[in-house]
Amino acid sequence: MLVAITICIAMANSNNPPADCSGLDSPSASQTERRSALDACATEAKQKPLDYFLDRIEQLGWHDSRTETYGDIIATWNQDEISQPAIAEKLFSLYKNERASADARVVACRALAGLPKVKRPAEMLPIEQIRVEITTLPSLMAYDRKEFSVAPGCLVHLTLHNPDALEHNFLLVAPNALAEIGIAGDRMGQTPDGKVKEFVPDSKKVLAVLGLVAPGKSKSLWFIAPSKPATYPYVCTYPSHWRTMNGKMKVVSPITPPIPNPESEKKK
Ligand SMILES: [Cu+2]
Repeated sequence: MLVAITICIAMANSNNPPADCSGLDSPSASQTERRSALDACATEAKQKPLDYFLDRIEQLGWHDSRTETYGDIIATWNQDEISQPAIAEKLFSLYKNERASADARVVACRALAGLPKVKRPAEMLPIEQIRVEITTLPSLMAYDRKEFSVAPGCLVHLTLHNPDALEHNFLLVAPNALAEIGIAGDRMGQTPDGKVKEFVPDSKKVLAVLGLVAPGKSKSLWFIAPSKPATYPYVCTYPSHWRTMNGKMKVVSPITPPIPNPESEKKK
């Protein structure tokens, strides 16, 4: 009896080979290949493609290499589907959840920020999307931009151009953590796997990472600005670069006109 059941299960499985989901996460796959892998896996999981994809997005880890491609897929998704109340709400709660991984929040935010304002949930309206470009200064061990400002919680698309002859990276770090993270990067230069890890210290004070950019190349990174107004240093942690190769990202609340207090107005 047991043998018969086993044979039946084996036959059923051979009739329905598992969908190949590897195309979705393969760095070399095209957008079309990713989308067809996603559709096949969603069918197998008996879910709608967008529901299946949202589950995958929620599972993105810290500094996950899939963040950029998942973000590109969701940013070009059918806007009518994304703006459905249940989907938009799910994405919005993921974006607001500061305990979720930064990568999952970025992808959720890209989905909603890509919608025209008329299709965005009311709570999403204040979210800004800004682009920042930073270029390394050849032979000077410095970024050309020493400072920029963003609104709390806004979506930042940062591009680092590297015309220098050396490799450089870009890490956004917690307030006052510049020296700590810079020194940790220096120490990684003395370990065999420092280069493999792109000199990114394993620390909660590292908030966003753009790995090493080769000479003559550019790389981009999406991240969500912290919600707490403060000055957040950014730095290149290639050993010995941090002392001069750094800058400040200021998170500043939008300036709103003071609301008159009716009581004090009466006293005048
Ligand atoms: Cu550098």
